Amino acid sequence: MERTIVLVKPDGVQRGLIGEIIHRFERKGMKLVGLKMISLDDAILDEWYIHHKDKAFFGNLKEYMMSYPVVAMLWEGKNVVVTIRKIIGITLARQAEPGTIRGDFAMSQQYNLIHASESLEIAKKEEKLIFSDSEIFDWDKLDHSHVYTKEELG
Ligand code: FUP
Repeated sequence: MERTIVLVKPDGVQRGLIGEIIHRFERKGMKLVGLKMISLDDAILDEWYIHHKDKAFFGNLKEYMMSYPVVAMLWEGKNVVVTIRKIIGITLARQAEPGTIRGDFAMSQQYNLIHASESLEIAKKEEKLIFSDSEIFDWDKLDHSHVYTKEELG
């Protein structure tokens, strides 16, 4: 099974959407294996958004991500990286598909509520930046036998 990182960004926390966002992944059948509220700092964000460091919006983006705490989650499931990216919708929230989180609740490109790792490789990097080993829980989710077939569970 894959694991991927989700952040409810400062606008999602301020707008009271933490529960709604968790609910979407929970009811899909994904397993929550890590959860915490944290304040992101300069060092984490430099690493997190390294691919945007030369962009004009980088300073604003960092300032916004540090403006209030975020809620970080680690979700586990089959192909969760791709599935969660579909559930969150495209970056420019006002054009995101209805039914996606951004499509249903946001209008902005920067205030788009949520972050999710864009590949498995990045998910592993982001997991290390946010969670220590003792904050990751390997528990038996008893409904897995109804969420996946035996073959899918391996
Ligand atoms: P996403 O993977 O959908 O979160 O989007 P990106 O990695 O492309 O961008 C990261 C964050 O930068 C976005 F959530 C919003 C912000 N951003 C801007 O503020 N302006 C831009 O032109 C592009 C991205």
